[in-house]
Amino acid sequence: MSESYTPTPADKFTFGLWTVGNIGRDPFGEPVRAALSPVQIVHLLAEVGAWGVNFHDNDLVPIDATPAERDRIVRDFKAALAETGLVVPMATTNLFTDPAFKDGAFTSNDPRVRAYALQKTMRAIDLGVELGASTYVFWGGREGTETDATKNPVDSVKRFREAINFLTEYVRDQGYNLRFALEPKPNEPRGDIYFATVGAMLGFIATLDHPEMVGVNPEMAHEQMAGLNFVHAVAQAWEAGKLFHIDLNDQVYSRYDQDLRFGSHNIKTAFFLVKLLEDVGYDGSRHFDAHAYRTEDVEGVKDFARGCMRTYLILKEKAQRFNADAEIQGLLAEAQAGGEEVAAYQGAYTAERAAALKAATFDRAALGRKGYAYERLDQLTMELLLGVR
Ligand code: GLT
Ligand code: MN
Ligand code: MN
Repeated sequence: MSESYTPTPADKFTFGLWTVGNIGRDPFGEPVRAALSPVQIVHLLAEVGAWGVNFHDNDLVPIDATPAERDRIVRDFKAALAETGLVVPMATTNLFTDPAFKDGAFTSNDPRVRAYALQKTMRAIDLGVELGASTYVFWGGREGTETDATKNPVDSVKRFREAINFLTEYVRDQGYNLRFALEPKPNEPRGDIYFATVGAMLGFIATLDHPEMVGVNPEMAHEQMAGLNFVHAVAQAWEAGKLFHIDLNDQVYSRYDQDLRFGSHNIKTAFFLVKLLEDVGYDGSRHFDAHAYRTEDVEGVKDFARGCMRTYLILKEKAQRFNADAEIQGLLAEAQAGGEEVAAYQGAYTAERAAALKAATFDRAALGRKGYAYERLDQLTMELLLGVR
């Protein structure tokens, strides 16, 4: 049985250079692990069984690299990809580390910073496409404020829109096969970040010049930092045709940004998420945007990466069992049963249907007496997850 928990390319598991490459620096402590080169990371990911590797421009090419250095780094990276068979499905821009971005990138008050952010992103898009990326993520970690005395949030929305519109035109102009995935986060590193949730991003996307090119990259930890139900957010994005990418990890509600190993904390949420992705047939990357505990050495980093993938596959198998479990499916069917007498009223609006429905009578008291048996259903789900079913 454990063989079935071994990752294969068909699982589309990916990690960022910045995830397994995380050196364990935090606001209170220095790095605890030596930096691995991009080539070393590609080999590490191949060793643990990942399918792909994603990167920010500066994870691969340092911000101050010369053109010659850039060419050498890209050549070495391509060679490592060819040697291992790893692919690059997604790329992104670092618009948050450099001090120039301390007041934001696309939403900075300084027009020169906004222009520089656009230039940096166009160059990073070129780099990502050169390496095979078909999805381009925008995480606006610095696109926010500590105090709203500093800028009008309406202007920030307009600035962000102007940037995304400019960049979708750039992609079309170049003839690139590239879609954008916007990643929300409520706070950290800014006090508040604009477009804090998946729902906010979905609303924003509808206002763009090329909404068909733009979707979302929901991150489990980010919705949970906002106290929200991640599964519902992903479901809405999927239903809207906007689930272009996904960042899997874990997070304790209301804490700082933890980026924990997938499924290491909210196991039930992780289960329903995997079940949703598998049930609807999501066929994009399963990207783990997380990092190992600060206590770990490089072997611990591999344990972390293997753990993310293994937990996903275990939960996938649990989802199949849930779907095949006669008692569970019976309870679900029962909860939805009955109501033959109202079938005629259901469906799209017609004037006749509305009139008939207005005149119908309902036994409201009987509806209120019905037990839905959700306690049993949830207990069966928990027993399945706990391994006794
Ligand atoms: C950073 C952030 C993530 C984003 C990455 C992409 S960078 O690690 O915490 O949520 O997905 O920019
Ligand atoms: Mn995160
Ligand atoms: Mn993320």
